[in-house]
Amino acid sequence: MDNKPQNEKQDQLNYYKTDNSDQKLTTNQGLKINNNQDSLKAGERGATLLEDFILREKITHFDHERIPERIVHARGSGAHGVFKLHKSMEKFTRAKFLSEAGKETPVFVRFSTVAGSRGSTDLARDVRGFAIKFYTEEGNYDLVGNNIPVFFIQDAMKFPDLVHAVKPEPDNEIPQAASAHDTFWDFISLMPESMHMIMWLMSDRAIPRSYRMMEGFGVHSFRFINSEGDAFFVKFHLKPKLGVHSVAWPEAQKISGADPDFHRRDLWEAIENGAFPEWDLGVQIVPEENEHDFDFDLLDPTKIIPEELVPVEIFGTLTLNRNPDNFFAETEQIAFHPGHIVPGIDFTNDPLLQGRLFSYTDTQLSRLGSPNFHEIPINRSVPTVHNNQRDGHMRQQIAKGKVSYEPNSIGGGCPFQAMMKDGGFASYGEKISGTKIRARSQSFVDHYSQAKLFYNSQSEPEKTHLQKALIFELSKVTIHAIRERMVGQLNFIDKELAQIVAQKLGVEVKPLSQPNGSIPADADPSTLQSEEREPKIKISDALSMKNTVKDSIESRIIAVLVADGCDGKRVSEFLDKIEKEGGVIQFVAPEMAPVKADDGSLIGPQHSISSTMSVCFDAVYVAPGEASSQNWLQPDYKNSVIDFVNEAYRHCKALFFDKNTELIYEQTDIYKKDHTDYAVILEENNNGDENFIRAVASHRAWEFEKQRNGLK
Ligand code: HDD
Repeated sequence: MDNKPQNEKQDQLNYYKTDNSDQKLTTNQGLKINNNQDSLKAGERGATLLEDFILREKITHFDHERIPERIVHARGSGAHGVFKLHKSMEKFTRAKFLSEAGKETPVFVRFSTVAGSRGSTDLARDVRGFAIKFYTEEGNYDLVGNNIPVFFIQDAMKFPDLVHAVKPEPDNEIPQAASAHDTFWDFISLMPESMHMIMWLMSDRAIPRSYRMMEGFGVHSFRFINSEGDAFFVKFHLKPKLGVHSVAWPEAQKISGADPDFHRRDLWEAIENGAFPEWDLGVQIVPEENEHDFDFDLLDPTKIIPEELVPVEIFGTLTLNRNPDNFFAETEQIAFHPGHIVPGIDFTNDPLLQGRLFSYTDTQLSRLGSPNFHEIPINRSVPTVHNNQRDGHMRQQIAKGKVSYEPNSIGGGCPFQAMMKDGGFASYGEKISGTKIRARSQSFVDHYSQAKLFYNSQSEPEKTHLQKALIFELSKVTIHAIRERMVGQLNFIDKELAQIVAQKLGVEVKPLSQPNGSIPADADPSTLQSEEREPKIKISDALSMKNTVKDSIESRIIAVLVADGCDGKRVSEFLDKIEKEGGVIQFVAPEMAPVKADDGSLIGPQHSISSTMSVCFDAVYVAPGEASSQNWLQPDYKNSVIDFVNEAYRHCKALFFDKNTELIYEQTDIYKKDHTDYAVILEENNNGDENFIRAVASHRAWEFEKQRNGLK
């Protein structure tokens, strides 16, 4: 057992862990191997013998090491942690892990991108998966959500179409780790129900700074049911304690080259450094009888419930505190399913959710290869499993006795069905009556008002980024008619947005005669077409990242540029201040050789200026020192250091220079721009460091982007 956090799930996992320290090499049969270098041959230069069972075993195992990657969400990273309930929710649900304040439940969380394959870059513009497995005392509960609260489509029937359209195009498998160009936008421009999601996807939410700085959403309305049988619609929200923050798109593209594992590394390192990521978990609650109080349908997964209408009730904290020991065994083999629920939580008739309830078990069968995937250690529930299911590939459980059926008398009737009072699950007795119908509900036909609400709620810099994202993505579309149709869709959301995008794409804004491209041939189109509609609420503050938490530098990474002759005392004072506030310093030097400060102290750099880029950092601190400035401006390093600073400036990061490093400052774009913003700290005065720290805490000075980049 190690000294990392332990709990009942870890106790279970510990049983399966192996440690090779001080052990002899063996075959899979436990036979000790005395030569792992050579195969068995017929003579010194002879052919390898078929008899060589050691070689055969090793190669055969190797040949079968890969399993199919997830059809979506293939690229991901995960971590163990704990969910702590602060406030009992028993008034609303009988789920035990939500009933007793103070209770802790082990969790495993997996974050992912959607479109890219397993080895693709983390910084793709994409939705991020946010899947949580709660190992509760009543069995596994999975909350399989995203970092965006709505979805592209309203019915699972369209999911394979969506995924086929978004994944690399099938003839040449281009592009990787991005939404496909022609096929995706062809589909989207014919699917007005996706417009709300598209606004989120084109916003900076789709390029997070870190998994630790994303919100999480259950997306669908689920149900809570209390012990009296009262039901409530609920929407799950996870709010990161560090706030919601993103990078800029030009930066994301560079990070993809400089460090494709940017998010994976960030999560891993934060946990290793003890900066445990945390989220508040809460729900919006709507009593069953208020189901129809809204101008949208609670069952429609393309809609949010604005927080102005129903506030989020926070009840606990999710903390990730332990990295996996083995990526494949844990992060890759974990199998999530929105259908893994516990008493007190149930589904609704959201047609997207209903389809998901089929898909996830089905996919595990092909991905993990057997109906016994629940026996893989990471998937095992904490309560032991007792049922009459038997056999299948790779069965691990050794079920004793003759009985594998029910009812039985030979086994004394065991295992017994559980009464509800003993924790038995019973589906919510929702009253249903209706005519079988393959159609969309009229209550789902409003595709633009919440897209408008989202766009209207963005700050100016956020709107600019969203416009640029649309221009970037649609510029890749080669078919004129698709660009034109997309602009036609945008026109239903915001006229100015449509104009700006159209102008850059070289198309005209033309009214769409038929917004819904794919309505069934025998449907009356007028009943299915969404009209432009104004949202009842004009602006929702929760939708803008401008209003997020900006008060901490915890786990933010500051590049400190050091060269021989830098001010050793100032550097060590700065280091102390940053450490005290939980920030992380990484030294960047001209080369990887240790830097000698003016007081004789040696500083071991983590990076050389040629092995990193400033896009990998949150802020840049040019260590004081006149001699070090001179060294940075030697011909070998000058261009690199100026580029490093300029790039950080372009991306609105905090920068620090003192009077001795003005030599460098004067060569940068900042000097030329005669800047006025608070995130460029120029003078070394009594509180230069403090001003810098505050600027880092406020993340990016997006409001100065125009001034910094000369943008119009
Ligand atoms: Fe899904 C994986 C989230 C709609 C079918 N989905 C998957 C994962 C997340 C989501 C986070 C990765 C889980 C992991 O880390 O292993 N999916 C969503 C959300 C949706 C959604 C928030 C809409 C609200 N998904 C959706 C639909 C279907 C699927 C409508 C099919 C009808 N999703 C799958 C899948 C995956 C999956 C094919 C691939 C790998 C897996 O399940 O385990 O079954």
